[in-house]
Amino acid sequence: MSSCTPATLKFLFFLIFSFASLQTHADDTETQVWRFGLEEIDGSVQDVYAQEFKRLVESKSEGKIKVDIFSYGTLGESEDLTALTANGTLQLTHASTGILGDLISEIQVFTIPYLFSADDRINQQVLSTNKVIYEVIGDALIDKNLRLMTLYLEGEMVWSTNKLVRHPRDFGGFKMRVMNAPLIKQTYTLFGAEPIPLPYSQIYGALQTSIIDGQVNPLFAIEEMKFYEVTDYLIWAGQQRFTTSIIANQSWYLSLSKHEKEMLGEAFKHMSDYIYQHQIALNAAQLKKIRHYKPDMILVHLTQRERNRFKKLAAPVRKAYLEENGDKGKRLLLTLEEAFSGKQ
Ligand code: 6CS
Repeated sequence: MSSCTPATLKFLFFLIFSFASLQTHADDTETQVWRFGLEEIDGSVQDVYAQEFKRLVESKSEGKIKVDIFSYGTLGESEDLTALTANGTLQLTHASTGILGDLISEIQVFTIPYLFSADDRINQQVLSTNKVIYEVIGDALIDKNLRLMTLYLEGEMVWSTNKLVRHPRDFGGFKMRVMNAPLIKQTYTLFGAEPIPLPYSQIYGALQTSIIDGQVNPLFAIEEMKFYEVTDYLIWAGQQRFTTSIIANQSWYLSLSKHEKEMLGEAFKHMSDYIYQHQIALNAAQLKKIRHYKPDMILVHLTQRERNRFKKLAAPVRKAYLEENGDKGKRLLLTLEEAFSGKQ
């Protein structure tokens, strides 16, 4: 028999899932299956989120809804998960703003460096409740048959590198792996590095073979993806928080009953505090593990003066966001700047 191409396999998956979906919606008394995609592996922040979400929804629906979780690697990279959600194969997926920003320009607001408050309680509160976010980004997603359900923090982003970087000049000739959003690439160009967008699954090998000199992610990811094994420095430059979204298939969402929509809304509300606490604990625990397994890893916290040099260089990113995203983008950015400053 001739071998199946990945595209054929994907199509077959799609047919099977679509058929299963029709079965689950055929009769109200049958169990509905909600398929939920993850961009991260078992034990990650997204996995813990999905497990608790599953527990909540399945118990609240008294068995009428089953949540099936597809962890990283089972259905492809982040971009594939978004495409599978738009076409209805998945009902829900995680979509990091750093990757979704390549498709939805407005969501890149969360990739602007040094935008967030130093107080993550404020950041998490704004991400989960600010109405302007849900209006502006919600509108942009609807064109793709997607719906913004929630946003949350996964932790401070730390540079893990093979070279000490304290000053923008240290980024000369430095290849930094980044997520694919245009404004993230612009940021690292302005910092003086060469941004290299690569899928998450290729970072380890690219570090090992010196195709890249560093990458940037929260500590839990640096531990669970083993990036620390192939880098020497952990550098805190304070430039970014890792923000993820959960998006849904819009047609599916609209087909839900009022009761199901309310149940979903309550579940996301509950999850905001739950995951906030969890990601703090997980990031701290994973840093401990890294220090235990690699005692000679060098930990560097840039001083405020050093951070300010990077901050100054990144100023054009804000301007580029405003130019690209018109009045709606401006409204969103100004709202967030005010909210993150704690004035709202
Ligand atoms: O760097 C990335 O591509 C990824 N980082 C994390 C922590 N989650 C998913 C994302 O794809």
